[in-house]
Amino acid sequence: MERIYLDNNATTVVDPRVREAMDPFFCQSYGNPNSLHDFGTEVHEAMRIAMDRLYAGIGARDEDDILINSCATEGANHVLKGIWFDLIRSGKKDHVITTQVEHPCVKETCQFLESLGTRVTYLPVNADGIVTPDILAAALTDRTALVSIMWANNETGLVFPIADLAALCRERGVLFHTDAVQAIGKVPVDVKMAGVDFLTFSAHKFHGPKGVGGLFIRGGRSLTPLFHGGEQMEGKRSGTINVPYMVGMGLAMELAQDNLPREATEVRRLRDRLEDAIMAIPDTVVIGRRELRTPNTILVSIRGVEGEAMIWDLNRHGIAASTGSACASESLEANPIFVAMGMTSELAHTAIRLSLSRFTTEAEIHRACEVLRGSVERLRAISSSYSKS
Ligand code: 7TS
Repeated sequence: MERIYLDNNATTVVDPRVREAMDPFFCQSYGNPNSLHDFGTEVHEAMRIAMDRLYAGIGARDEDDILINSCATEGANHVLKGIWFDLIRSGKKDHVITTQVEHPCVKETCQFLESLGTRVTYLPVNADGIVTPDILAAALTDRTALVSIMWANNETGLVFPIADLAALCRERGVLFHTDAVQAIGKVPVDVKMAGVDFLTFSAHKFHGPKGVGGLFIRGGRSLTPLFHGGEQMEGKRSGTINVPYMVGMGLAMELAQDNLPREATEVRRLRDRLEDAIMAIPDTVVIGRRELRTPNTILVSIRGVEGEAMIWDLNRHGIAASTGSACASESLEANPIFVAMGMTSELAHTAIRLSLSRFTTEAEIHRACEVLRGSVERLRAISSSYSKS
């Protein structure tokens, strides 16, 4: 059976060109970049190219930092805990603002900071599912050290007005972090235009390898390291740099940028086709206005069909989707995003997330539409909570 992968917000396939670019750095040029011999120095050029690609990809300037790390979870921990060390521990500030719809890597870290005595405000989203400058303005105080708001939401795909939110923070002298994991490669991301102080990303969300990511730090900002050690990355993030993965991430970033026009046209067209087919099924609700979402994401509630059952049935037919964040799907509690958007428990428990990528084909979407219709029919036929009347 042909398998169709529609869970690209959880992770993506590594682009074959990325894998090929990484290959020489496992068994041939495997030196430690800090070594003085040729094995070490011969990797420097590839690392420089990777860095240039990352800087170009997010519009960073020479004076900015991009720390290569293990993932966006590490980056978010670094920013939030670093700010605690730099501004909160000393008593200068005592407040952090985030949203109710962040990924756990931000939310759980904020909860950890609360356990250390930090005040944290979890902003609600509006009826459109986004945080607006008005909502943020009402929460900012002179004691606020940091605001952390995601660029795009992993469940809904909704894109937040990051430039406006960051501008407000700059006016008020408050630092701004954005989790751009779901934005890179889907919508243009430019740190200069957005005016953010910190930005985090993970390579595996844009067809790079898992276990490598980046933390952008605006030039001139210092941030207490999360890892102390051997002075790699000028001591800002110690630990031997994962050269093959860094090389892969650099190329993945460049390919993601090259692909942006296609994302906005072709990926969006396929997504819309799938979405139209789903909406043609009675009693389905797609969450979030299309024009406010990343081009690849659909979050849909299918009345009378438990999300978990739907995923199981789709999987049996070779289609990979998600009930919301794979990180949260072990717990049966309604995903907080639904609660934050004021959705009923029924909507929340009947939601599935379908996310495409540049590798998704027309034929796959054609088949996915058919399989989805069949799954809904089968599951509704045995559903105790669904009657057509
Ligand atoms: N931030 C966002 C917005 C994410 O979507 C994810 C992963 C992360 C951070 C964490 O990335 P990592 O590379 O550090 O693990 N999100 C999801 C998801 O939506 N389903 O599975 C993983």
